[in-house]
Amino acid sequence: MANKIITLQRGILTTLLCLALSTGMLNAQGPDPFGALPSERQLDWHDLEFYMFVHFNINTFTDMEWGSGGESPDIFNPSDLDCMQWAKIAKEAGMKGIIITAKHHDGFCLWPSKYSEHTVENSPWKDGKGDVIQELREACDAYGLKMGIYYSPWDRNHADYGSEKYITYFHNQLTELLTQYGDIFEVWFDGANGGDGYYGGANETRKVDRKTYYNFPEIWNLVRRLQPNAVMFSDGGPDVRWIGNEHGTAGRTNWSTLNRDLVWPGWPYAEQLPSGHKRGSHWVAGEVDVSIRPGWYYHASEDHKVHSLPRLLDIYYESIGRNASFLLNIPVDRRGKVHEKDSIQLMALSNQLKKDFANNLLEGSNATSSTVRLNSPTFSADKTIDGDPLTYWATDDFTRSGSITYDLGSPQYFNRFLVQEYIALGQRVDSFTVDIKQGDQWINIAKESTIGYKRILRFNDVEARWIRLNIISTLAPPTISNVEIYRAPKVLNEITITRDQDDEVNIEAGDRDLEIYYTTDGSPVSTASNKYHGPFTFSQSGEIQALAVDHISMVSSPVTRQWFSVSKKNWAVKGEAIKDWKKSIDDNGFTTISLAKGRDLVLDLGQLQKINGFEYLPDQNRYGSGIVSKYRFKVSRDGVKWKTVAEGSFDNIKNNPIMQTISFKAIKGRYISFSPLATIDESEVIKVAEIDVLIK
Ligand code: FUL
Repeated sequence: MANKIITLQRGILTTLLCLALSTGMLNAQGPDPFGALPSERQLDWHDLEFYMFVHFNINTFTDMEWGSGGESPDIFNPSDLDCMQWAKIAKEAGMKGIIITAKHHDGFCLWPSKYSEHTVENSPWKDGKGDVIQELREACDAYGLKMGIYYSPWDRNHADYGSEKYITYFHNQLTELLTQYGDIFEVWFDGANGGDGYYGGANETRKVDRKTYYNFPEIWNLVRRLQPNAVMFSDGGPDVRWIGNEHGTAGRTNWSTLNRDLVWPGWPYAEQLPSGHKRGSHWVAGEVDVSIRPGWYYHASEDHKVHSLPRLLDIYYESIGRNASFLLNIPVDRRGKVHEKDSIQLMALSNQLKKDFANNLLEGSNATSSTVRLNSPTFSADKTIDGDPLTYWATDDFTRSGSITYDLGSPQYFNRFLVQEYIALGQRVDSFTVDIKQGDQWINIAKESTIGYKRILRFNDVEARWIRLNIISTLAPPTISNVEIYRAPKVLNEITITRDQDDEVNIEAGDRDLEIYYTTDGSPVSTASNKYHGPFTFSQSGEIQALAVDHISMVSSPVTRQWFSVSKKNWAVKGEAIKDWKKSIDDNGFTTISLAKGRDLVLDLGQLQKINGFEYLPDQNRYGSGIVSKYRFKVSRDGVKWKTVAEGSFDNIKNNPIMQTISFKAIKGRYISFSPLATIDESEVIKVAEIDVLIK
């Protein structure tokens, strides 16, 4: 309701703005709009901030990430599909909508499409009378959530894929989805396009020109006509852009503008997407899509890999906190329900966020500024703390910088700074600092670039009475609509204890700014134990215990106990040396080794082991390269006679370069050989961040 009123008010404001523009009144009023501007539907979308992605269909039943398209609809049979449960969880978590994979790359349709046989209608679920999209619609309505549709342009099932006929099918299916299920808030077009597939039994590779084949301009017209309020997502929008990675990070610099006409779904320059284009031609703000676990689909083998609370908080602060929206995938399992592990973590995130933003210390403070547009109270500094998103502080037309100072009345601790621009007039701020006054000095606590719809900064506790937002440079006179500050409580429930190949132990608490204590002899840990100052060596097997303490409140975390078995210390590279080979077993995804094409990584584990799987982690650096797509894995007892135990491809590793785990029947061996057979980009150099074995 509140949103509706804001939309309405915004509508009236825009009309007034246009009126003012056309009558030449504007200069006596607010600043001129600058650059590419958001549309009404985009402004409404910005306000949603946080919503759920659900990956659920054929892959859920094959334990795959990408189906080949040759799967039988017979295997789609959730035992207890419960969209109400999904919606209840989303609502309780503070999410505003749900986007569902209506059709993924394998082509299976979650609704009974009259244009396809490869749908729920031919599955045993509800004797072919079910419709997941309809059930989700009812659940979204029951919980006051918006519904969105993910639709994969690539279709590995369809016999006509690659020809004009398939485009007609695509349009027909979209028309069904956009006319039969009420209001859709977002239509999500995936840029992934593989090549090989089932294609009606042809089982071949089909390449299309991603830029032209799908005729996107026509699709955009279709969506606009059928769902005028829906935003469309793809690498290049047209309304909302992919953030360029699937690990949950928007650029620290993040422009909501993009030179849209250069970009299409599957665009090869994804490294430009986290930051957008400064002075870009169109408003195409970023959306961070990321899964709560390593994969997009539910795999029981990942039940223990649901992201920790600190990781989820990092994603929140690096998406919503960096001027992007947050589309968090919660995979639905074979029952047709959100798994308990995922809902527990999601609730932990939402509870922590409620605590982080519980008490805005700027409420009731006194705001003054270095300059005010036309000296008018309409644009004064207190407009940034009046709780009204439609009012803002502004400077004169020729003033490109300026500062706002807040007086809290007395010194207070805080560690979060939230700031919003009045984006209806465009995104303007190019650099700013946050400062606090200590004695007579202003001390700089943060220096950042863009703001946009919303920017949230995290830092260690600081204590101050006077806080200053200092706008250093802008593309046009600044307009700031909102500033808030908070003292978020420390996250005290997650500590991780890891050991690297050199037996160095690293302990990390769930929050910065905490003190850590530990023991290594199995004895109970307390604040009287060793204080952790940095990594230490621990070569034997045994248990390490640790806890973290907030040194201001003296509240401590629960104790974490970590057992370490045999170390990797005796592992060695076999054969000709590989530069820095230890980086491939140092438990650090950001340090890598390079292998020339055709070269294997052969390791000696130092003793016979019962090996029943291996793990490969590609380069975790933001613009990681040399990512292996096809592999062979061999095991040997003596380093002479080898047995191939696994050979295949890593599905979706391009978009989701996470740890790849391949299991096989246990085999005894002392030597392992990892052969990269192909990379995602045909690069000559192959990168390995980590290689590990699963020991039975
Ligand atoms: C990617 C797809 O290939 C993944 O399977 C997943 O759907 C993700 C959201 O987009 O491009």
